[in-house]
Amino acid sequence: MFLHVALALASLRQAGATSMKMDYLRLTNVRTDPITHPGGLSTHVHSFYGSSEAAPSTTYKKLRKAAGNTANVEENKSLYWHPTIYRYDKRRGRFTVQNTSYFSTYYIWPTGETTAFPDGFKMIGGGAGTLADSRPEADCSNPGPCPDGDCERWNDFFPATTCGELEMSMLMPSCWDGANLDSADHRSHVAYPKRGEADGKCPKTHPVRLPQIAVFTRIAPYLGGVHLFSDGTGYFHADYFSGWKAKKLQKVLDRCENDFMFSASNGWCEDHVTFRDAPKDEEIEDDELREKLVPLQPPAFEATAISDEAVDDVPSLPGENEPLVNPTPRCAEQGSKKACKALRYSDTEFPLGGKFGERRACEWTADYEDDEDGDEDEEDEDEDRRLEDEKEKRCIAKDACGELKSKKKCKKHGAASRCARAAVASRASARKH
Ligand SMILES: *[C@@H]1O[C@H](CO)[C@@H](O)[C@H](O)[C@H]1NC(C)=O
Ligand SMILES: CC(=O)N[C@H]1CO[C@H](CO)[C@@H](O)[C@@H]1O
Repeated sequence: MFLHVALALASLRQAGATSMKMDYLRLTNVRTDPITHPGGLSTHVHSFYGSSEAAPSTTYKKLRKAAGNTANVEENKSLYWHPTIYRYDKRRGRFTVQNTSYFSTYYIWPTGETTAFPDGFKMIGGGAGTLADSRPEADCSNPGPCPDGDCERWNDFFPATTCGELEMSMLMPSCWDGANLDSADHRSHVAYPKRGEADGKCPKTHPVRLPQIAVFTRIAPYLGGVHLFSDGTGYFHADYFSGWKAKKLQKVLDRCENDFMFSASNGWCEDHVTFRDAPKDEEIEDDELREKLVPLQPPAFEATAISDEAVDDVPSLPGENEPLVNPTPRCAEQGSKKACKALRYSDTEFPLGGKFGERRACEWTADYEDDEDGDEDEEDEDEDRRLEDEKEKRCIAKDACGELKSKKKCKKHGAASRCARAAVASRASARKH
């Protein structure tokens, strides 16, 4: 491995980019966590994907020997899990599990400069405190109204409206200390690269670049109303237990190159790993993709062997997790531009990254432009009055760069490099993940 790092540093050539998408169905929802609670029940319920070994005492050996795999790539016997998603039914006072339709991981890396997860490697990524790096997103396609006109939210992550599909994503850390397979908090042996980019600089303390795992999970259709994770929050975190043979993954990392340095729906490295749902097809729709995974699934997982507690349609979240009710006021919910602007410089919608990582921004839908040079405080009061009269003009949130109206402003907010990439990524996601 040290040789590998040395070679990477010696290489002056800009490394090629690669993205490899793998798809999974859900194995089970159960209150287990083989990383944090190898001896028993974990603090909250998780949804598992991948190797059919979700028992608390799972080890690397057991993952390698697992009889089944919910994933479409044979060599990948890794196990992934995230807090199960619940909907709160206000009328009945009950929490119901919202089953994910399918799950994907995109491994993204600079080819030839990336080290495979060592055998037995595990980590936790995302969650509160990592928002600027893990970039949690909940992307609502075909949004509809809030159910019964009730737009109550308990957190900033889950929308209150219905969606044809809600696609939720986040990034795992991809810099490693080069020594530890795990750490006491399951996080400090890894770190995020600069700006959360797959090819962003790794900190000196964690110099070894791993493939970045972008986690995508989906609910279709999404019912709208109050949703939350099983830990009571709206913070998306995920756990990863590698089941790869490091040597095999290393070959893929060194040899595959397809020019995608983002979650590309049509990047697979199909000449380097074995897709059980081959041939891969760029035009495939989500439901067809799902259909192809169904016959590959292992027998139903016996979650009751781990715990027979009820996890669905329950009066409180299993593990006694109290819901955290703390939504940030949204621009879209404000009646005036002034109120929107007040939010823009405190808390609004999306993290901007860079030194403004904690700030969030929003934009008006009106075809009204702020002056380019951004002397926002000298806005003309007539404009404000006129806008207040036009109630249909509301501000809406957009992605981290989209809300900034010019490249200049985007740069000013320290998000310049995300602009180009966000544009490419959104073109790719227009083709569907
Ligand atoms: C959700 O999935 C679990 C199995 O993981 C299943 O028992 C349950 O019936 C599903 N719920 C719905 C509403 O489909
Ligand atoms: C868990 C899993 O997917 N196992 C498969 C891994 O690949 C071998 C062949 O390479 C299959 O025989 C296993 O069933």
